[in-house]
Amino acid sequence: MAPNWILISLFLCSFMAASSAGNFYQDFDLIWGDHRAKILRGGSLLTLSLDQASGSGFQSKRQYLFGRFDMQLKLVAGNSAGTVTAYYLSSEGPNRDEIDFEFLGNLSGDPYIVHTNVYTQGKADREQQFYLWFDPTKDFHTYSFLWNPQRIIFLVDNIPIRVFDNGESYGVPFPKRQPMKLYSSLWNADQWATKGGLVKTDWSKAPFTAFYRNFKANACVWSKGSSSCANNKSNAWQTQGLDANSRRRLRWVQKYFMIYNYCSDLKRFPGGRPRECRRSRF
Ligand SMILES: *[C@@H]1O[C@H](CO)[C@@H](O)[C@H](O)[C@H]1NC(C)=O
Ligand SMILES: CC(=O)N[C@H]1CO[C@H](CO)[C@@H](O)[C@@H]1O
Repeated sequence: MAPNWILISLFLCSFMAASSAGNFYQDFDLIWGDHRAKILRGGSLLTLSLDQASGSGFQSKRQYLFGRFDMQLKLVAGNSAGTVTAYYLSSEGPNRDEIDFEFLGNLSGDPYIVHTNVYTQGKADREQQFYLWFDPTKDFHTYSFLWNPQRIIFLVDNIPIRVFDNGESYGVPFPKRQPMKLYSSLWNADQWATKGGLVKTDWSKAPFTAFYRNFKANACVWSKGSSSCANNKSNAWQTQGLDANSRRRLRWVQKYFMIYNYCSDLKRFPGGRPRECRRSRF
């Protein structure tokens, strides 16, 4: 490539990133780990790292009550066993609501586990775990939460992997009153994360680093006790469910990539499965 071509493409790339995505300086605060959390490239890239002394983390400046949140992540590469990258929405205080992605690292070449959970009013125990259909350390991939009054959908590259329906009509609480912030942290969890804690973090490989870019929130922002959706560019997410094509893709993920579903773990619920498991088809 001629040098001026390189300059032009560099210019176009940075221009598109800035115009199509939020800016990490505007949207997030670095809250843990000092220099281990960094915002780079004018606000278009964020990195978290973990060493033997500490992990690191960030949180959104804003609180949200419903929305669609997309972030591209590139997870810790190489031997990431023992590390956990958590990416989640959470309210504050007791009886919190929380919607979680947690990425459990592994030895080089062995698969990450994507662990998901939903807390409603402080109660969780709703784990589902998946392998991915790609190597999440090679490139950036988009991980999304869609949260509206009817349901929560977890998506990976726009493919739904999990749906949690609003089950209030059959007595299951649903997160809809407590605003949430978006958080991410990279930490050491080698007492349980990899092969149930058998594989420990190899500190000779530290620091471990995860990368974030292209954050988009199409969401209702909570401020001073009320919610404003004025900046939602498209409000399709507010009523979005699964069309036939998404249902097909969800079934594909659940058939080939799901490795744990609390709803199928009968010995854990001797008194009968949780209500939402008896209702939901997924
Ligand atoms: C790590 O790799 C092993 C072997 O393939 C697999 O059983 C396990 O589910 C993988 N993930 C984690 C986080 O332990
Ligand atoms: C500009 C825009 O689309 N605003 C909508 C965002 O969402 C709220 C709440 O559902 C709607 O009332 C607005 O019309």
